[in-house]
Amino acid sequence: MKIERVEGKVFAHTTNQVADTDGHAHPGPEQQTRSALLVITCDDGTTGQVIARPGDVEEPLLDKFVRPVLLGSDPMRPEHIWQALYKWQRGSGMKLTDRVLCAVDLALWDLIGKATGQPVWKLLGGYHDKILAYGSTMCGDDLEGGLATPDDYGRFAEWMVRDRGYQAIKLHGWMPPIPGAPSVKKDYAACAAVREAVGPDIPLMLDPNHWYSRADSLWLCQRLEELGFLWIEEMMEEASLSSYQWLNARTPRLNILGPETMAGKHWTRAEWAASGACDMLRTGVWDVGGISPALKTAKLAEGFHMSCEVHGTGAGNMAVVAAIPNTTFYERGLLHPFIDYDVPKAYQNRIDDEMDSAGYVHFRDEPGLGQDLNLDYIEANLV
Ligand code: LLH
Ligand code: MG
Repeated sequence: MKIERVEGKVFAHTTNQVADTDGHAHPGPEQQTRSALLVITCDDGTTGQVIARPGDVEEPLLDKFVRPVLLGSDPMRPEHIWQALYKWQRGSGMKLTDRVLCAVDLALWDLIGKATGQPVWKLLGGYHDKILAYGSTMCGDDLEGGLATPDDYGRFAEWMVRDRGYQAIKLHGWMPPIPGAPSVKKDYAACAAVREAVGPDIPLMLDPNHWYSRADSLWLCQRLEELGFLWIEEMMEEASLSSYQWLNARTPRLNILGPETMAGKHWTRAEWAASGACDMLRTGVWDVGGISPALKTAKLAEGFHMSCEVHGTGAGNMAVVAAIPNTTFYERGLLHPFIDYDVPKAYQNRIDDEMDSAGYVHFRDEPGLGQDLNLDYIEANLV
């Protein structure tokens, strides 16, 4: 079995979200946007595919780096292919990003699942067949009735737990360019309103502004300790390892989770674990370059008796969450009172991460990554 074709298909669809000038998603008017499908096809007709961003599968990238490695290769050797792409990153002039590695790795694993008739999460270890999701809110905004005030967060949290069945919640606080952001006092007020709304037994987490100082971070962490929060993540620039060591040494009752966006794949995460910069390790397929480095992060965390909490949604992250024993939740979102997360996008027949009324996401038995894509829609809307 050999890889014969690699295609990036960019297609149009509508969205009801907009990104602000710092890249945070918020509800917005319905408008056109573009996504992409990366498709890997073998000589026997088996395919693997994944939804990506158009920039991750641009033709010059596929042509210069991806096809030379993949075409003619055995798709059942994903680590061999991943290492070849990884080694090319340094000499690629920063073009071969971790997101490109991730898109290729996910499409490849989807193909391996389909070729073997197995769901990827089982091929990777298959530890959980279901797991509790945490509802992960969008960042705060200034929309009336949205996530503009601490009370808005409290009301939304009450809906999440009482009406939708979430058993855990993570807040994203207010971040620039939202007027008045960032503010540790306002972030704390939202956390207190959510704790008040859901009671003492629901695990809560916070992902605030990513550029707080040590002093602001410590103040916020100490308040979250009083509120019984489970973890805080990325409250300071993650490049400053010693700032995280400093903070972690002063917050015995709150877990510091990281790093999320820091470059360096599992190697950076090993440094964080070894140097006491965090209590729980963070990984995510799109952050570290695919399933292979995400699993390595999880396994090194296990060696330190640490949990590894997976960043973000989607089929690739679901496969990793399901595969590993040392994780607590699946991150489901981003959620907002104005958006119905459970409605599939135009290019999906169903969403990847359906959740039952008890707050569990179940891992499916279909071969591959478990995405149910509307390929007719994608073909009819190619750009
Ligand atoms: O800054 C944001 O918009 C969010 O933090 C987003 O990146 C989210 O994916 C996240 O960090 N979740 O943990
Ligand atoms: Mg985060």
